[in-house]
Amino acid sequence: MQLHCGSHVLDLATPVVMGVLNLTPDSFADGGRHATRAAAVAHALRMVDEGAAFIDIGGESTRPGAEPVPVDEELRRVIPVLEDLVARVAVPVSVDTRHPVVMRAAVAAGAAMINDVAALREPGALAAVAGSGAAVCLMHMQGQPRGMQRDPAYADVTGEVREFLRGRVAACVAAGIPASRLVVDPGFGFGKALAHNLELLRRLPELAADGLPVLVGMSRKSMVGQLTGRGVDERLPGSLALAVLAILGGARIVRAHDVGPTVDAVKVAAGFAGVQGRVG
Ligand code: YH5
Repeated sequence: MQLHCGSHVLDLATPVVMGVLNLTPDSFADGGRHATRAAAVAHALRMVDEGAAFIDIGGESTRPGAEPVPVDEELRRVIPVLEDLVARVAVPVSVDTRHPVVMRAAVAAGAAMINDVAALREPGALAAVAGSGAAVCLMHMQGQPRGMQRDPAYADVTGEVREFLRGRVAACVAAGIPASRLVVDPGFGFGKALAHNLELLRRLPELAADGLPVLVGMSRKSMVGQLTGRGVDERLPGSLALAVLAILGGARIVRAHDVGPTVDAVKVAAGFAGVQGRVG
């Protein structure tokens, strides 16, 4: 299973880890510690050292209840760090954004992937990516970040997520983004209660069966807190357990904050599942 992203071709026969680099000053996940450009770059280099196959950078918080960030502020946060990373790291750099203006600036600055929690539904988003060689991660979300966790409801969460993702894949292909550049993601925690997240994880093989690489992001999320009773700084063991379960369910990219430990967990799970290539 190959993924074409910018100038890179990734072999996803063996699953990989995507390291999260938050550029939001309010980010609880890094406490705003990576607010400066040099610190952000240093953190990304460390994640690459620890085995990250992608770096995902984002300037707008999409966690539940978050307020939207003006696009010019998002550009100021993301583009300088992106330029530094493209010059300094060998792995593809992904940009987590919902906004076509940011997508265009990101691919112009060398982003190899657009990671969009809105799955290119914003007007102009498909066209912003189609003309580039960038890959796209299409994620399912019910509602908008501000209110999505108020009362998430589904008749059949897996079926609805699968149909949504199929529809967005078709929209991408019709807009000129070939399937070889697409990744799909059920969007854990994005308009989902714990029971929805767990059913999606249990039934991940049904999403993987459509043949596109599946990305999962569960690192440090509320579902870990709900299952373990742990605060956000104590969720690594629970996050690793979920990463293992996702690999067993067929996920090929695990988005995580704690790259080194997640790489080891993914290697163990991949070895068990028989999808582990050469270690190292
Ligand atoms: C994702 O799943 N998630 S940003 C709340 C937390 C901890 C972490 C309450 N971007 C995803 O990481 N992109 C985010 O604790 C994403 N898939 C993709 N493709 C939210 C996040 C987080 C939220």
